[in-house]
Amino acid sequence: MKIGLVVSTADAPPSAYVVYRDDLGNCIDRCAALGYDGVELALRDRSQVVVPHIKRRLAATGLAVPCISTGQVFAADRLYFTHPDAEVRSQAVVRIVDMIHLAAEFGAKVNMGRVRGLIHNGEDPLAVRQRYIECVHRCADIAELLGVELIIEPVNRYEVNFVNNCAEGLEIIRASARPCQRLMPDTFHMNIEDASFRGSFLAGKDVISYVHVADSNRLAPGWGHLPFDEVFEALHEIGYDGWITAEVLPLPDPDKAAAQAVRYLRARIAGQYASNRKV
Ligand code: LER
Ligand code: MN
Repeated sequence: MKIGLVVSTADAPPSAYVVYRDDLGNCIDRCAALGYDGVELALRDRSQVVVPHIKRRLAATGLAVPCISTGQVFAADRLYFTHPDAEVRSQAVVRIVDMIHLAAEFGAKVNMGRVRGLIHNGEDPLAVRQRYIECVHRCADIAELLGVELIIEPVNRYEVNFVNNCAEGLEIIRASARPCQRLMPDTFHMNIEDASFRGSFLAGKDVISYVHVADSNRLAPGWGHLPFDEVFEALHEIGYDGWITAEVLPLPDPDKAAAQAVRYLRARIAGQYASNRKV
């Protein structure tokens, strides 16, 4: 398994769940110094990334960009796939297609998190779902040409009301029926929405291709009460060997949070800690 951290640009809004907000090159250097394998870029718009600059920092540090995440497209700009207005849906698709092209530059995946949107009061859930599926198809047409995975992330009910748990994630992946789609569980959301970590990981074993981790309080892993024994045992059981990326609050400060996450995850992956003891 490889360990990543979600980072963003200096002007990222509070609704971006990132540890470092800085020039992206500086973010890469700070993560490299702490021993991360890569950075997930949380973006609002593809233009925030100057590709040659980032590629130079990646080459110099040996880090990768495994994923581009897109929550700010929803949270900051209110563009999303279930929007009742077709023009807004098209703008959301254009943003994501731009990010798919960017992801192809780095061999990264593109996250379908909050950008999928929500069901407004009084709307027919089946009609809303169909809007989402049509937008996914437009993105998948490009993603499949470029070999980019679209990874759907179930997100808890206090942030969106559409695709909240892993079972719903699997169901919508099946319904949209595009081969570029995979599942991206996030332990913070699973802790709220899923009946069991092990059950969800086993059910999703053929389609899980990326994992977000945060503790129960969205702090770095080890600083809450989430059962990481169960999480890592289940990931081991399904033979998961992909990225584990920390998406945590920058508390008590960004450097402490980033250092704790990589130290804890590295120790867990190495199997040094058999219990939930704090590291
Ligand atoms: C938001 O809660 C989250 O987990 C993000 O990764 C999705 O936008
Ligand atoms: Mn997440």
